[in-house]
Amino acid sequence: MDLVPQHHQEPPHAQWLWDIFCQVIDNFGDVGVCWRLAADLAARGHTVRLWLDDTQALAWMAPCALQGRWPGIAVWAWSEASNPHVLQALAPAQVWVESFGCELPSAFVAARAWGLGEASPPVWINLEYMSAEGFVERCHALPSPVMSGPAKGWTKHFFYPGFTPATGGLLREPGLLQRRDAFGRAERSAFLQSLGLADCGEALVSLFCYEGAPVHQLVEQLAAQSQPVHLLVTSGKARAQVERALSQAGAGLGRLRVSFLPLLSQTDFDKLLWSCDLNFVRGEDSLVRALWAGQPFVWQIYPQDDGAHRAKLAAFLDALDAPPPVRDWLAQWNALAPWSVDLPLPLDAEVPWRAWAGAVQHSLAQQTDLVGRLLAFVAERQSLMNN
Ligand code: TRH
Repeated sequence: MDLVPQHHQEPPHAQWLWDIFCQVIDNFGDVGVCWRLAADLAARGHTVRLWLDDTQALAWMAPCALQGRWPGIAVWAWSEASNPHVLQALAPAQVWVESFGCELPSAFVAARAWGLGEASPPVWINLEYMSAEGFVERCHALPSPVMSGPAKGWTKHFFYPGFTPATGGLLREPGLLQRRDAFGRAERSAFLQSLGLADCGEALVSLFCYEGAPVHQLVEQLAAQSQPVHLLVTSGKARAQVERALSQAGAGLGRLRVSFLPLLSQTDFDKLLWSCDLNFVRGEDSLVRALWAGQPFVWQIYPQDDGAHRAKLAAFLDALDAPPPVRDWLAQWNALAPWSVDLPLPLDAEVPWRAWAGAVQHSLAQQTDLVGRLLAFVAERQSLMNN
């Protein structure tokens, strides 16, 4: 892996007001990523207005956020960004983030453009999906001029999360790895207890996946282990599939214990990943959190109709120099290869998979995190606009 360490010390930045726009396409990742970004900025002293067209997931992901009890963050309904009374009263933000190609409401853009006078427009960031593919380095930070409408003449910039110093990096809030390191055996037991689960010392496996994952085969493999395993199943699609697999598990479950989890806050979701010896994750944000957990993980990539996820998965495995067992397992878990490979058990032993996960985590942590890069980028844009 070619990862150039970067300076950890961030230059002192002004504290800005940010508008982050997020439209929920499906699943939890859009809100999940935008919330992490908002919370990270707020923790560094910035103020954020988070505009959401669907707040359902936030209610469990970040309890208190919708009630306005999260310091530094106000959550706004998307429709309010077109309300003239609201727009009149809004303080102008220094930075706009439109996430995952969502279009900012035209009334919101117009209100700012008409009220601009001699002032500079906001730094306008187009936050894209994370990928390890080569185009990410080529497209990261490219300008995208606004060609029409009230903001004609302004410029947006692409911001691509990624795995190398030439990309936007990965979200990693300050202190995350220290908190994870301080999460030991006692904290794991207490965390399980808070979920109503006893810690009986089994190997722990978490499962967060899409419909269509070979869950039936996984349950069979876990049940066939001589080592006791406790499978912690997240709420939603994973649960439905495990329930189906259990109803068909003719040969019994052996030493496998299965527990179904409620929807967890993001903070508890992280603790779940830190607690487990193997994590099954999906999409974007949970993958990044599994990387920071430093434990072996299996990634189910967001499947795309045109098959584009195949190249995306291959690029990820190449970028992180994944060893053959990881490649084989991810291929079969993503239905890109027939089911043929066993899990690298026992899970708590020093299997190569564990060493790889630890090494990846360590080398990615040498890079500046996404918010550090974003702050530097915004500061640079501001100084170019003002000079
Ligand atoms: O839900 P996802 O599949 O989201 C996906 C991806 O982001 C994908 O790239 C995107 O195109 C699609 O959405 C629209 O997986 P992801 O990205 O891991 O997001 C899940 C979020 O939910 C993450 O922030 C963790 C959070 N979560 C909890 O906080 N508690 C829970 O109990 C669970 C199961 C998840």
